[in-house]
Parts: sequence; structure tokens; C-alpha cells
Amino acid sequence: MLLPALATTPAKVALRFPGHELTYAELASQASSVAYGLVGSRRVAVWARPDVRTCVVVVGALLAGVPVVPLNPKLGERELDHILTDSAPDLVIDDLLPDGPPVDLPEPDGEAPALIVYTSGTTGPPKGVVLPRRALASNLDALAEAWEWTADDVVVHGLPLFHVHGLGVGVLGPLRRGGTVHHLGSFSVAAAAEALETVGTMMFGVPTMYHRIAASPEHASAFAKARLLVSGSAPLPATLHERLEALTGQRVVERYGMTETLMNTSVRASGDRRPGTVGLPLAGVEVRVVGDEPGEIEVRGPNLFLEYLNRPDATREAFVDGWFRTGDLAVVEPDGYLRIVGRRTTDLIKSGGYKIGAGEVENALLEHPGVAEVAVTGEPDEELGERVVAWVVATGTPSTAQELTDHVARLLTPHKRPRVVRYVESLPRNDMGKVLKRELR
Ligand code: MCA
Ligand code: AMP
Repeated sequence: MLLPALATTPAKVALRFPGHELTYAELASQASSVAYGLVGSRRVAVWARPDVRTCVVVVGALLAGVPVVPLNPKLGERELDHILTDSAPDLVIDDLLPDGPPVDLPEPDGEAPALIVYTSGTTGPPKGVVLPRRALASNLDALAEAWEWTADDVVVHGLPLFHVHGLGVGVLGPLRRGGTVHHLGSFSVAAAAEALETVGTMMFGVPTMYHRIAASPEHASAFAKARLLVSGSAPLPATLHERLEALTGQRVVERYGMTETLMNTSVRASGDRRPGTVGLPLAGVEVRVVGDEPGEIEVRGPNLFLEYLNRPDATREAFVDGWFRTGDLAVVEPDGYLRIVGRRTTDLIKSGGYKIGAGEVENALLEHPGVAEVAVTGEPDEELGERVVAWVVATGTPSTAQELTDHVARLLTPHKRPRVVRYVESLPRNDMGKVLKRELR
């Protein structure tokens, strides 16, 4: 059973969002109504705003065994159109929740698709990652072991609910343990501090959030009280790890994951929390580093996705001999700890923990009348990890950097917008006409 606590701890608080909380009994009852309304659906989408309603819909879909596509509420027109065309949901759930007469809901098979989460690639539009129930169940149990995570934990976070980090680990994680989700609505250091000061035991965040925490010494004592601070979705710089320790006395636990694989490795709660490392493979997950060091990380195990929706070609290419190729480069330390040192391609950018494909941003910019040629790169950014930079050869039609930025935000999503636009006379290209992005840095 994926979420046994729905039946076993009715009186306990399952979900707490600003101004709204639900016990397990209330969640079970509301999610069951949604599930009854979804029986017979092939696939549904939900506007994944950070609220109780999103969690009720996701739990309802899990009870009904209907795969659910969480939609970023800020999706722009082009990206939304792609996701809805590609996933073809029977229903897009917004304010009005589905409802229906009670029926028996047998627990779906472990291989049944549970979530379809869209993730960017180097070129083209995002791909739908189809995640089965056994991936969620096995991964959440492995994390529980690694983090000594129990029903007594109250997990504090302000992560978006349309990605694996916030929804898979940050909501379904506490619900599988029978603990409590304490969502901040949106992340702020002050709100996170208050939650940890009062009820929270653990916090999940991306490095950008920890960067903001480190810049707020007035709140250090609250973070000092947490049982466990966990970082992931992008590298936590060793210097930031050390600054946080100096400020709070806490050594942040880092874990490494991917939409396609859920979590692969983590530093253990009881382990050596070495800065700059993502620890050891989780129980049941096989990890190997292939080729000369730094080599590419490949993964095998019950945590893996089923396929990219409608993309058998991309699914095939992602595997060698049953191992999933992550594209991440790492070295293995003598005691087996992984240290991630980079990525195989420069065309994937991680900004604020969001994955952004250079190609999708380039395609969006090429639709603007002011853009003749463009190359998009990622540059180091202290707060965001990397920032999106657009190198633009202008047409005769004038455009401002702000117009180009807004154009990308409107077509794709605001977090994919370039933070910097650099106008250039021409782009460096090789004999084949391919842009030499390394020369742009
Ligand atoms: C800005 N905004 C705009 C524009 N510019 N809207 C329209 N047009 C524009 N030109 C809006 C934004 O939508 C946002 O609105 C606000 O202005 C500020 O945006 P921004 O500066 O981009 O970000 P931020 O609000 O400062 O957010 C920083 C953040 C965020 C909170 C750290 O980046 C974040 O939540 N990151 C988490 C990403 C994540 O969960 N990744 C996990 C991927 P508003 O204020 O209304 O929002 S899963 C994964 O990676 C794997 C599995 C793993 O290992 O976890
Ligand atoms: P996504 O596709 O959004 O799920 O992002 C997955 C990618 O995020 C991975 O392939 C890594 O490049 C990166 N990532 C996640 N966690 C970490 C971490 N702890 N350290 C370094 N990179 C990470």
C-alpha cells in the first residue's frame, strides 16, 4: 500500500498549508471523493498550486490508480500547449474537484504509472517522465532509512508541487511515513525559520534557498534546532555548506536525484556529512561511474521511471544495458561517497534548482522578431547556481533585453527567462555551422 497512514492515523495532521490543514481522516475522505470521480479516467492533469487542493487531487488520483500530470501554474502558452497535447489528459483539474459515488478501489499494481512529470532536455520541448508507484514507494522507504525519517517528523518546505522534489519527496514522503507536511505556501527564510522554531523537524530545500538562509543570520537559531536540513536538486557549494555550519551548527545533508530516477544517493543522517559530496547509493539503488574519472553516473534499480511519454526513441537512448545514463559526471571517493563535478552537456542549465534546456529557450527566442540568431548558455551565479544567458544577434527590428525576457516568460515559464541578454555581432561557429558555446564564456 502506498499510503497506509490514510487508514491508520485518522486524527493526525497530514497536511498544513498557510491557513489550511487536513488530518489524515479528512485527507482520506476528500481524496476518496476525488478518486471516485476519476474512476475510468485514463490520465488527468492538475494545476499544481502550492495548496491543500493539489495534494488532495494527487492523493485521489493515486487512490484511483489514474496517472496525474502536475502543471506549473505559471506555464506559458507554448509549453502548456505542448504538455496538454503530449499528455492528452481526460480532465484538467483546477478549482472544481471531481466527485462520484463510492466504489471499491483496489490498490493498483506497483508498475502502474502514478505521476507524469515534465522535465527539460537539451533540445526540444520537455519530456513527460512516467513514474510508477513502486519507484515512489521504494525510494521513499530508502530515504526514510537514510534520514531516520519517521511519523514523528514534520517536514517544512516551500518547494513547488509540480516537480519530484516538492511533490514526490516533500509531500508524498511525509504522507507515506504518516508524518506531517508543513508547506510554507511560498518559500521565505522568515517563514521557514518560524516553522522550524515551532513545529518543524526537517527541512527540504534547493541550494538557492540555503543561500538565502545563510544571508539571514537573524534567523540562525531556528535552523540550529532542526533535526535535519536536506539540500538537493543542484549542487550545494562546499563554501555554502561551511557558512551554514558556522551560522547554525548544522551540517546540511545533501542528496542527489533526478526526475527520471527519484533519489539515487544521499549522505546518511548518521554519516559523515562532508561538504561537496552527495553520499552513498540509497538502499536498493545501484550506482556506477563509467569511464575515466570524472565518469558518467549510471543508475539501475526500483527507483527508475518507466518511460518518456510518447518518446520511445528518447527512452531507448537514455539506457545502456538496462542502466540509466544520468548525464552527470562524478568522482568516487575512497569510501564510496560520490562527488558530482559537472554534466556531460553544456545545454542543460540548473537555475534555482529548476532544469532548463538551452534549446527550448533558443527556440522561444527565435520566434521573437528582434532575434536573428541566438545561443543560450548557463553562467555561474552565486544565488541561482547558474543563470540563463542569451547571446543574441539582432535583426533590424529593435528589441530590448526586457522584451526578450518577458517573451520567454510568456511562452515557456518565468523561471526559464534569461537573466542576462548580451547582444553580439555574430556567434562563433565551427565549419559545420554549429555554435561553439564554450567560446561564448
Ligand atoms: C519574474 N517573474 C515573472 C517575470 N520575471 N513573471 C512573468 N514575466 C517575467 N518576466 C515572477 C516569477 O514568476 C516569480 O513570481 C517572481 O517573479 C520571482 O521569480 P524568480 O526570480 O524566478 O524566482 P524566485 O521567486 O526568487 O524563486 C527562487 C526559488 C525558486 C524559490 C529558489 O527558484 C524555486 O522554487 N526553486 C525550486 C525548484 C525546484 O523545486 N526544483 C526541483 C526540480 P512568484 O513570486 O509569484 O512566484 S526536481 C529535481 O531537480 C530532482 C528530482 C531533485 O534532485 O530534486
Ligand atoms: P531534474 O531533471 O530537474 O530532475 O534535475 C536533475 C539534475 O539535477 C541531476 O541530473 C543533477 O544534474 C542535478 N542535481 C540534483 N541533485 C543534485 C545534487 N545534490 N548535486 C548536484 N546536482 C544535483
